[in-house]
Amino acid sequence: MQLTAKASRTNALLISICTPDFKGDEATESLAELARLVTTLGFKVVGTQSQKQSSTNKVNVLGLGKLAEIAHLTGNKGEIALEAEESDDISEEIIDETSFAEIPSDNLPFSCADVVVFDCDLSPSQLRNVENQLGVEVFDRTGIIIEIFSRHARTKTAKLQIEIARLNYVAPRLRETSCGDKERQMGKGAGETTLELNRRKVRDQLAELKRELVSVQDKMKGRRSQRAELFCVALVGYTNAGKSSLMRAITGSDVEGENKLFATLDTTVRALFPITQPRILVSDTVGFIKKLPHDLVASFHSTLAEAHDASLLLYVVDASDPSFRAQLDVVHEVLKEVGVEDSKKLLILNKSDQLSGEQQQALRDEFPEAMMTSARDPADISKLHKYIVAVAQDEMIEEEIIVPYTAKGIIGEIRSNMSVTKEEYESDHIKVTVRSNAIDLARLKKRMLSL
Ligand SMILES: Nc1nc2c(ncn2[C@@H]2O[C@H](COP(=O)(O)OP(=O)(O)OP(=O)(O)O)[C@@H](O)[C@H]2O)c(=O)[nH]1
Ligand SMILES: [Mg+2]
Repeated sequence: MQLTAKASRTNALLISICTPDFKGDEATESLAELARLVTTLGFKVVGTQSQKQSSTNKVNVLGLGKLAEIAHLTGNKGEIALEAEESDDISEEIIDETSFAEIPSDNLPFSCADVVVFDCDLSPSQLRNVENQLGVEVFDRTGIIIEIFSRHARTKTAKLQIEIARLNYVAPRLRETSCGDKERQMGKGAGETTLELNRRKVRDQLAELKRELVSVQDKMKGRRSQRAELFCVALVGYTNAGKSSLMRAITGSDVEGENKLFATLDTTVRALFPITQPRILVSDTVGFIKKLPHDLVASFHSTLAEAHDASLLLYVVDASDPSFRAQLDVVHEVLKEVGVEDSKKLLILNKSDQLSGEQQQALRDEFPEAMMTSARDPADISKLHKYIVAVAQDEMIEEEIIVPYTAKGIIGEIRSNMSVTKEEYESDHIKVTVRSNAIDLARLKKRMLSL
């Protein structure tokens, strides 16, 4: 099941179900975020509606009156099976069926919607029911996020991980199609229906993808262990916070920062620039979002392994977004879920250029330990660079190494791999004071002994 709606001419109607556990500002912000997600897919949001319910478990999710109203907005393409109403409804009583609020969505005129997107997760049967009633494609939040991830994946690992998550999402949603003669052919075992055949295909595909992923991950593990002794910094945070922009600025690289959600799905590793001795590595990671589908979280374990190995975690937030505190909670939750222990960490209040002087001061008072940055301000970038170097230096050990003049080549090696703080020239040797990590120092000393 791939998204079949044509993004260029897709009008989306967004629906929020407010429940006792999910209402007020939280629901409003979540709906605004869904609008950004849907826009990232290239859809045009033509309207948003919300309805109070006691839960999201109702067979048709919405009350039938409202469903009929929405069917009208989808061009009356579907038929509302009124007699089917609530017969197998597992929800509790509707709190307020008539309380529909239209949340302004850029004041766009309400026109016919080609797709309907719910800001909650729908079970496969709910999705099918609502789609049958409305006659247009219906998505839930997870479906939209998975679609964005599928479109943005670039590397082999990300593609494999997302395809696995997508197939896990799709499998229970596969439906029986009317099977014409052609579909009865090839590969179908005796007595196997088209649905069973399709499910079997998905299972086989999943097994194959998982095998491929294991082999790619083994290679990645090898690469990570080669870098094990280097000081690593990982940028983590909510989607669109500015991680890639900061990464690009502090590594002088061309990692793209884009104003779309989930622009980065692969971990990119670069050296801090200007280059330090020893080198410091910086990794940019996948952004998080509220209600990130569990399968996707699981599939990003390996991508987030970089954050796992990092000695310093930079938690980047978009400080100009009023909901950044809740976003930060999500980041903490997901990192905990994937087992990233808190190494040393720094909160970065990014996009400070979007804040007034008073707002900046209020945030400084609220988060005295944090660093305020604008990825667009070179002075802030240099401040961040200095901070990272200082933390890396703190982790290093200082030692004096005696290098005889007869082993001059070693001096060059030391200078290019370690931070040299002092060089004293004696009659038959050079006394070099270096700062480096324990592994490199042990290796150097072993080498000196064999000279
Ligand atoms: N005004 C302003 N915009 C910024 C700043 N940092 C990043 N941006 C913009 O915010 C948008 C998102 O930036 P990214 O760097 O792609 O964000 P990200 O955290 O990598 O996002 P994902 O890859 O989706 O997780 C882009 O349009 C950037 O140009 C900043 O300090 N100030
Ligand atoms: Mg990014």
